[in-house]
Amino acid sequence: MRGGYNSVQPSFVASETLGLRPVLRGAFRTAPRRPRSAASPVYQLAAAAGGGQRRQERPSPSSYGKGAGASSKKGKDEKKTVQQFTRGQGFAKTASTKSTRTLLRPGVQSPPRTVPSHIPRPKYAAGDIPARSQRLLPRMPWDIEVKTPEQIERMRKAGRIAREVLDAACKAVHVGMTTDEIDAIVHEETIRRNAYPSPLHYNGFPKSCCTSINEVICHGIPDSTRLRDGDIINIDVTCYVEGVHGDCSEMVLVGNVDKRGRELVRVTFECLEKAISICSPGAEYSMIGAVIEDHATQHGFGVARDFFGHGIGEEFHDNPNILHFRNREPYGRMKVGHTFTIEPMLHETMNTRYRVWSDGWTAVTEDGGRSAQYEHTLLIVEDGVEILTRKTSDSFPYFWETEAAADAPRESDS
Ligand SMILES: [Co+2]
Repeated sequence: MRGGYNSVQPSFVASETLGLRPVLRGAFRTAPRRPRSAASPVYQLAAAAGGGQRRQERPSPSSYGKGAGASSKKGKDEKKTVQQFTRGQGFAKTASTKSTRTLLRPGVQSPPRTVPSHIPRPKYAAGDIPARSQRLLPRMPWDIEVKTPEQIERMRKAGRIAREVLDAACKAVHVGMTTDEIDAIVHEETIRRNAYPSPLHYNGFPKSCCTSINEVICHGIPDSTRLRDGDIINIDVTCYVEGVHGDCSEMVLVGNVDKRGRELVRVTFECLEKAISICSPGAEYSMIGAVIEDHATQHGFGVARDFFGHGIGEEFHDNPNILHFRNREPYGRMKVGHTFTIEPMLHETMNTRYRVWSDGWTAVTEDGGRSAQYEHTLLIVEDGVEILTRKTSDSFPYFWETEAAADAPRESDS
């Protein structure tokens, strides 16, 4: 689970007040930056849903050339870029337009699951207050909580439990299963460990985990949708244990997935791995995005620009924001005791625009191309970084590990 509108707002307030406008150098940036407007319908939707760390609304292709910069040369360039996308010309891989895969539609949701009363729950779980109102004062984006040794011990436990629950869900995945069945497993495994499934009632989210299939970028709601042969699915699990959250997500291949889909999944994992490798005391948070964007772009994959990683601890979503694309945001440097997530979402094409379904949560790629994501919760320690949601020897293996084992020469061959 990631997103959560709450933690992005103070940063925006701060950066706008200080005149620190984000400087974006992404080669494929296509949408004009527009000032935030509370009157914008998309903004209102985001605020009402409280979901998705949405950096900024994007105009639909039809609105290009009518809004900001229409009369300038820049406006013309943007118009041209949109035409390239819509006509399937130019730099973007057009896998999605060639695919025979049918796009997803919302299924039927079962009622929210209940959590036994003896399990401690976050304040927002009562459902009557938005999660973001729990913070009393907005903070500067570089104001990041340093966890105490006692908090860190609880974070370790929450991370371990989230990992165990995620593993149980991943192992169960098979063709024909519904995402609601995945949610049931996540829910049962979580409460069995005396933990609370953090997504449940978080700003109104109705289920205990997120299940995002194919073109769903993130925040897919488990429902009656059945997994089909060839699907890729992200399962995102967050557990609230002894007052802190642990957050991780992972991709699973359903049946036989085509080559490009497997490449997307594997490259997304590599992006997370490379990003983690630069984490250590003193490293700048803004460097994470460069590492991820460079690796993704080399493979022709775009990086989602509107959903962030986040600080985590007693709050589900806290400072700092972790941007997964090149940026120079003033989010400060890593210090021993910081805990945060990295959770890159890659698009199958370089078109990183998205839409949100009318449920207010499900974010899908605009062009129908697939999207993949991996996530870990991390702790900065003296000599680098500790992955709090790391795999164990019992964990669900990565598909390339399974394949390597199957391909390895048997003893009789050698
Ligand atoms: Co997260």
